[in-house]
Amino acid sequence: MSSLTSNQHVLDWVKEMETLMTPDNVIWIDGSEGQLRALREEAFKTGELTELNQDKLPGCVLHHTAKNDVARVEGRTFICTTKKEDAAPINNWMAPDEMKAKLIPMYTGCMRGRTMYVIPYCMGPIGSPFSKVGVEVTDSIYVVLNMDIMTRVGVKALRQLGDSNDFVRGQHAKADIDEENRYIVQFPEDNAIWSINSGYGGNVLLGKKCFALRIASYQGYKEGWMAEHMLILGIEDPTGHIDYVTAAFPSACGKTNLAMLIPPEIYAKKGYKVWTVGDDIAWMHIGEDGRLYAINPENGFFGVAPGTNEKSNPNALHSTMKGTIFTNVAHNLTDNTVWWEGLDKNIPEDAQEWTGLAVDGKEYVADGGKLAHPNSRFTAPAVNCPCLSSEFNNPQGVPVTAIVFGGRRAKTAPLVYESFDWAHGVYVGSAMASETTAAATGAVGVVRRDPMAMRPFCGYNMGDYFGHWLEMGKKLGDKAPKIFNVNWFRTDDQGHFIWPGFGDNMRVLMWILGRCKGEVEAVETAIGYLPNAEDIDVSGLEDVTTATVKDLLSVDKDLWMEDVKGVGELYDQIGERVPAKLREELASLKDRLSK
Ligand code: GTP
Ligand code: SPV
Ligand code: MN
Repeated sequence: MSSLTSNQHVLDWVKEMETLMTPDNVIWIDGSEGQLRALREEAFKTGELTELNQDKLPGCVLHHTAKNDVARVEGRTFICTTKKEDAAPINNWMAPDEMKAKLIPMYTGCMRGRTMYVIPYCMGPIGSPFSKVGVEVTDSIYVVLNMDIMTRVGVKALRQLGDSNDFVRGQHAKADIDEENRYIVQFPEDNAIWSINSGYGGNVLLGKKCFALRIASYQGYKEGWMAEHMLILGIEDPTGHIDYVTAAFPSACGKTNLAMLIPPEIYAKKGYKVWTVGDDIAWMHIGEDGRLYAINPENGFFGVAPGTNEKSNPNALHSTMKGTIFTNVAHNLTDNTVWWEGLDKNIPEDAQEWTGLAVDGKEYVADGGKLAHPNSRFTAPAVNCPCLSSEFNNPQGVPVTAIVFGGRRAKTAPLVYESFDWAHGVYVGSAMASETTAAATGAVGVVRRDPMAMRPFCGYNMGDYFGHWLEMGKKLGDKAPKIFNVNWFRTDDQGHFIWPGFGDNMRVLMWILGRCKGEVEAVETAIGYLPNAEDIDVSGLEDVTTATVKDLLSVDKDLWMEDVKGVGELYDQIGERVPAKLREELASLKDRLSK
């Protein structure tokens, strides 16, 4: 098939990829429904995809990855800059030439007998000055179909690019799905991404974490904007005014759920509404009026399936009812639909678990005997979301009133607190820590430092990244959003979550907005401004009283001293590029805590 563009830079690079990987065919993805339909049909024939019940789930398909390939592989993810210190020490680093010399033999001829798909895609609304174009080559139809949901693909992306050479070159090959030779490599200085031997989401949908966070964070550093691991939501008050909030939580810590929350009755009946702009990534620029504006570079949701249900997140569930790709969930054979832990109480009797094996086969059982993999996912088009914001395609983005950080902390972090100012807020982000989840390979439930939820996604030196945050604050001045920290995951002595979470998180967001508008008082403490417990509205909640909130807001100074030590260790590890200002913030916090 002929190419779709006359852009010589794109044509030359695609030719280079063809020469390297020697596919039998090259197919350019134009974004047309006809072409996508043909690819789906082909994948049904090979078994790469299973067509689900088209009456109940129109346009929906099921995919199983290899058993060894179910999550991001942080240990095999590299940032390759000329100078080691520009990427290390938080990132894995290797010199670009050395990495290329290692990977080129793996790519050589790896698409023999296969087809190479060329996917031009745009991150961000078509026509937005803040959007950026990438081209991914891949040998996976699954990747093509996912990219079609997650980004704006085809002719429109090439039109956005025009004759420019400013596009991110992404080369993906499944190769042998060999975990010993799996590499996810970013070359930020070359706008290039090399991914090999995986077929799982974040490792292979190169527009997502690889481009929209790792490469884009570096671009933002150079160009004066920010690429963050943040949801974007709008809260509409009864007068119709909408305030926008962005929030950074680590992987599988609640971004999709917060982005789509259903307001509790107490707010709904007054006329409050919540709108979703994005659930994972925000690109933020300073607008003409001096405020911070956010766009969502994505066009769909790659969401965690387990725990998603009619009560916890109906908007996400409804988003998956058509045109969705399910990955590593269980296959309910009774009616050819899907199931996962936490969907409902009707565990299917006749089912295949996530690897595709029959349940009674008992040949392989996922962690804890689960039918769906804990990191099983849905890829759903954003347009399906009942609460999608009318500003979703706004080329200028939405103005940000508040920035929220948060993580999974069983004890240390209170339900919510506010930073004293931007610089202290940057400290709070840099001091984030969270229990690890199934979104990445490795142990689950271990507390690790995860600054701004960007530990796995920052495409350059973490100290420089902190410095960039401080710089942005200086530019924003008194127009800077206020910065908060939240924790939905405090547990009681039995290990149960104390805070109801999900839709009820709106109660905390309302306090946050109240603070931004100067409508509610707070208590100045060593760690920041804490709410008066009675200012978190708990009316209508069954098990939560103001006393519970008081408990959730309590700060254990010994735990905090311990935590502050961890922050100091992180700073020492990052080294001299940690801004002096943050070391001062750390020292003053220690001071305040010891008083
Ligand atoms: P990524 O897509 O990996 O970036 O994850 P995410 O941050 O979007 O997390 P998501 O909203 O998918 O939630 C992950 C898990 O946390 C799910 O199992 C949710 O059920 C659970 N979760 C989300 N919000 C809350 C909450 O407020 N309280 C509790 N207890 N659990 C929550
Ligand atoms: C995450 O792990 O933060 C995700 C899923 O959003 S992935 O695309 O795999 O990175
Ligand atoms: Mn994520």
